[in-house]
Amino acid sequence: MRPENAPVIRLEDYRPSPYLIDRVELDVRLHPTQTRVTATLALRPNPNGIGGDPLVLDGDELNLRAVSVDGHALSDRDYEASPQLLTLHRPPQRPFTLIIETEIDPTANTRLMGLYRSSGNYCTQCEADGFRRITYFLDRPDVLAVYTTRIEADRDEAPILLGNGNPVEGGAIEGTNRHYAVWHDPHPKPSYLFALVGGRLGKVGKSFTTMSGRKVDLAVYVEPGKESRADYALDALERSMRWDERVFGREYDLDVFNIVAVSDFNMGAMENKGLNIFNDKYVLASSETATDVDYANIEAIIAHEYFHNWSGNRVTCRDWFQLCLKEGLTVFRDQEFSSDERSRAVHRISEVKVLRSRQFSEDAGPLAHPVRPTQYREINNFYTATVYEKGAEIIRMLKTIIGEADFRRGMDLYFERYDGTAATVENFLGAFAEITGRDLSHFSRWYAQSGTPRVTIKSQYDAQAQTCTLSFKQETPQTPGQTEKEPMVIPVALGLVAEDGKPIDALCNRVDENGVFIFDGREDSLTFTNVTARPVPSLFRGFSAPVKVSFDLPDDDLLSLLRHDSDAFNRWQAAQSVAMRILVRLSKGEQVSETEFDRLALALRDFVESDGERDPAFAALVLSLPSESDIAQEIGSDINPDAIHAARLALRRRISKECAAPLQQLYRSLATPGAYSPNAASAGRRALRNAAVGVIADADPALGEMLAREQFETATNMTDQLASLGVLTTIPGQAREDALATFGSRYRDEPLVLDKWFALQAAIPEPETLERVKKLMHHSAFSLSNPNRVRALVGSFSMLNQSQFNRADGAGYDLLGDVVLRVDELNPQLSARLLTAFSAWRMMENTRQARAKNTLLRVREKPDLSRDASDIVQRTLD
Ligand code: B3K
Ligand code: ZN
Repeated sequence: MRPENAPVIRLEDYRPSPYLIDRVELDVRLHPTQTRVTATLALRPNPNGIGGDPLVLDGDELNLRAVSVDGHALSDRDYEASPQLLTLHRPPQRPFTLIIETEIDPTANTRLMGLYRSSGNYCTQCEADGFRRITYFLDRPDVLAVYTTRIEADRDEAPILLGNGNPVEGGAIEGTNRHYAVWHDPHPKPSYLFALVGGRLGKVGKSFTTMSGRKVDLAVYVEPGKESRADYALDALERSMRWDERVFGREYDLDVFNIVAVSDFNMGAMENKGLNIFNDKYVLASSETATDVDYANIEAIIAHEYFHNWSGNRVTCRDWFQLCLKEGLTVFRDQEFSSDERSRAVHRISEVKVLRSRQFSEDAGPLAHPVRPTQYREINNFYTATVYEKGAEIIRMLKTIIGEADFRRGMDLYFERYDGTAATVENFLGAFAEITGRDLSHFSRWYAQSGTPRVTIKSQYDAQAQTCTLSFKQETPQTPGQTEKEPMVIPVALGLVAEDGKPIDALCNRVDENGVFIFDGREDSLTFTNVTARPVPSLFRGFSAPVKVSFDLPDDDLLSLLRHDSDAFNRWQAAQSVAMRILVRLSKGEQVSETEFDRLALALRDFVESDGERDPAFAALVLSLPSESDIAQEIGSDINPDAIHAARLALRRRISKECAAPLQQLYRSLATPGAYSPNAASAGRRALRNAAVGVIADADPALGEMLAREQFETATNMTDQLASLGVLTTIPGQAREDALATFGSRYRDEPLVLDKWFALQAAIPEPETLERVKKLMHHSAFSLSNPNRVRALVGSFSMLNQSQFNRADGAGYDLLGDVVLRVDELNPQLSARLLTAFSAWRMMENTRQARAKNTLLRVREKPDLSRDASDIVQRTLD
């Protein structure tokens, strides 16, 4: 079947499974190329079904060895088998036992779905549809079974054997060099949560006592010798478990919780029941090899996967259309955790930066889809920023609208009522409707309608009457072929600030006690009374809704918000808005006056002087300008990435001229002597110091280079070392090449550090980078079969280097196209992910558009292009 003919799966076609599986016993005999899997399935017809249907089990590249029903081998007339399907024409219409034996080759499995090997160790990845690569099954999330797994392997090859649930028994198999372990998971679960691991692994562990006094053994398994790099992950796990008890009342439910780090993994991590499997990038950390950002990511992802134990595992999804039910909710939970552990304001700004750069762009391009999609060809292409990040924003808005107490009551009801079941978005919202007595049907549009709403605001102040009127309009851009977009329920957190910075105690009965106004029509207006001074409205505080805002506040007013607003998010936003105005005009070749430049640069200098020392992490964010892709997004069409790059550089230079002096001072005063600590306060100081070197280098490359070289030589942690190398890469010349060579050989045996080195070089915004990337693809540490390597080098080039990926001669597109075609043979999920870099192609000016289209067509023509890649190419071209 040509992939474009792959069937479209539609939400409206959902039907319960005609058969259910209550218990699964798996016997897995690990072997590098001939692993034997015997599945004993306790099946029965679904009482909600019509009855009499054939039993159709999913498979993928499977090799069937034997099949029997209730102990009787089946004859050819009873079933039909292919690598993709096992069909029993007339299964018993009563409970029965089906035994299936399959043989699989984990070494040949380069897709990293199902059972595969990573650095010689056996591991699995089953979400979304990898279990069917292990055995034939009803591989859908609404079939929940209790699993017992027996794993057998060579003792030498795999001394550690891990499964879901609790360990039951194990030991040597006499007279052989093999051993086995049996694991039992008492909690019914869908097949996508199945996992096993077998290999040589080192371990760190500790005991955890839950709030009701249950003892749990926690362990993190890593490559032997790297145990000390797992301490931070273990600590983050313990903190996550405590936090979920305190904030959501959720307790852990098994005797053990294991995490295993592997080096070949398609995404960040996987929440398999009691046995999380992680990309080692999100487990391993030491001050010498990991940056502050790595530490923060590890903390967030450890928490995310742990939180899935309730939001995803105990309550799972009825079908894959409901993916946001577990992902959006769990992202919201991990964001709240990180905010509590770190600085809430700083974290919120980081979240919004990610949302805008990834989700807003997705929502504005050819891959746009609702948070709950209504159709798909390849579900693995829907683990998107929209499902995850916009999904989390919906939960955040719900909490803002109904308030903290009702939010918690609703969550409790949801977990209690749907525990052990496969639920839907309707079930979720229903719990909150019941608790609050509210009708949430209008709010539920957030799940159904794609596109980012734009809210346009006008304000009018009447000094005599002491009133201020704010009028709101909302509009969501039309998607071709879809019905007209409806207005959304938008919570607007707002306040009025006087020019001197004092909050104005104005009155408006449509704003609740938390300062939130619910805007749910196409147009609306609010009048505040008792407005005793000229107000500057501060709107969408804390980014209270995932919308774009048009509000023509003069630069002076915005910069007054930067100085005075009580809402840190809006202080940051104010500086970003002024910078964006300038950047857009510069990019379009329009004039920007000296006064305008000076106004922003001086305001930033004042800000650095007043706030730099007090909140360095926040100050580092305020100093970072909107990214090149953010600027492209804002302009929207006829994009010339070179012009955007030049504009951003010009503004950076202007700002750095003003700020370099106070930043030099901060560079010295913020130095933290003593041992490295990954905590948020120390990380914040490093963030501002390192931003300072960059700014200084913009204003005075010679001085910047000197500082960066000195820091590169003397840094005692990876954060400072990498930051200085980053600054050096912005200054062409021998110093840069020497530093890159030193770093490359210093970390020759540290793949995760070399990834940073690949990524930095791929992001250098110079025409020579193309050749550099091609050359690095031949580096001995590079491999097309390792997703981390490919993402570091090729992913960074196409996603982070806007001017070079989008070269006018099309060579950047060609490079990506070539890599995609090669990677697709090995790992379709990875090739599909790489292809999403093309999703902004229609925004480009004509020459680039034509070149990008050529590459996309070339990729589409590949005869056996995977379904994953074909789905993305097709939707990108449509
Ligand atoms: N649930 C996994 C993602 C699985 C992706 C499958 N293509 C990780 C997470 O979101 O927690
Ligand atoms: Zn998740």
